Amino acid sequence: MTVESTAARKPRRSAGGKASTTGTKRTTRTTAKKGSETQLVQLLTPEGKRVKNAADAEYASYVDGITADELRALYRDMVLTRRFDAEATSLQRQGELGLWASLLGQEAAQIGSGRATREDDYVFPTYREHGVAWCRGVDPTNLLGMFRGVNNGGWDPNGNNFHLYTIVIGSQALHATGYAMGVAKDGADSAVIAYFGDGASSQGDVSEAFNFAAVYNAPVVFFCQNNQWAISESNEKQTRVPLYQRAQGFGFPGVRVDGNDVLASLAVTRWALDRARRGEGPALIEAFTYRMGAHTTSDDPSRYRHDDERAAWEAKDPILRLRRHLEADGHADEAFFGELEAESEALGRRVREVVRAMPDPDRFAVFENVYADGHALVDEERAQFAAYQASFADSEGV
Ligand SMILES: Cc1ncc(C[n+]2csc(CCOP(=O)(O)OP(=O)(O)O)c2C)c(N)n1
Ligand SMILES: [Mg+2]
Repeated sequence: MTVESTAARKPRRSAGGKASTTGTKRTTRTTAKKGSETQLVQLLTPEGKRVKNAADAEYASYVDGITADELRALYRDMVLTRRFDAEATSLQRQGELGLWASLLGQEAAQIGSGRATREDDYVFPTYREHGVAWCRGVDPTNLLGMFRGVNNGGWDPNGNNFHLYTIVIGSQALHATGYAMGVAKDGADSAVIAYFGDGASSQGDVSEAFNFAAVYNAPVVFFCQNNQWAISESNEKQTRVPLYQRAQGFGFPGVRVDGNDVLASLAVTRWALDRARRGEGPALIEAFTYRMGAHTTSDDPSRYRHDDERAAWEAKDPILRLRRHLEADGHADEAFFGELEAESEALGRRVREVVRAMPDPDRFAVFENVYADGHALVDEERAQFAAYQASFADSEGV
């Protein structure tokens, strides 16, 4: 099932093939399929069966030639990402991290979309995109410094074209749009992808980004992981229409994809990035998924949602469904799964060791880089803090 008719989704090359900065080259039909039925692009059922739906042929064509090696690689990405995430949750429980935002359940949406990006594309994440970071080649241990409170980010955004985690909800949609407008002005054929959540869709920043992206025909893909919850606010409280349908009002296509289906997430994101590269402007992807864990380690979801909801989504587990597919088609054997288990263990060990060895930051570093040339107020605060620290000198035995 699809959002638009097949005809509407046929890629159309704009003259010159480059993104326009004038907004005059918008050629793609933006209306969703007639009727109010909600559409979902799915290429793998929860049982791991390949879906061949004629209406989704356009998207499916982006993964048509996928090899057994590539499927195993997607599986490995998801398993290692989940393992890393579980390790980080444990480390928080052991007091090694101050906070952790788990991606449990969202592996397919992140790995599928992350693997669709090209090296020269630029990614603007929220704070939960550990799987996308993995795809971009960011060392997972670098994601943990901020959550341990020893740095303000932990990686060079330009090293992997993966921006720093952004906690101000929805703001990165604007950063991504501005960046994409710059890409278009440079005449480059790279694309930009902005990640955000269902809750973020209620932020003005996201609507503003949609509008700017549409008017300037910016090569940006808006990837909304609808994990059904914005902390304790359910999805129904965020919107009266399915989120992907919002795109229509701004003048670009929107697609709802099964976010627990790595193949569909890969295909739809490739489609959206491809059309952005061709100068056809933005697209919104709503990856329909579920946050299996708490919002963060500071949250207790049992206070606002029922266990049976989680159980229903467990049956749609993204990793299990690809495993079933691999096994049914004879694409992976016990040796593969065994080696991956050993690799997961090794990753877990490395993560623990690196985190525990992270040096504490210099206590006064917080006062650095506030102003380029310093500021009297910051100087005063630094002096106060120094006096406060000095008051502990005796009790610390130094
Ligand atoms: C501008 C702003 N308002 C409020 C918050 C507090 N806050 C942190 S996470 C969150 C919910 C975000 O939900 P969603 O966009 O669905 O993303 P998810 O956490 O589910 O991945 C809120 C309101 C914030 N960080 N920034
Ligand atoms: Mg959410």
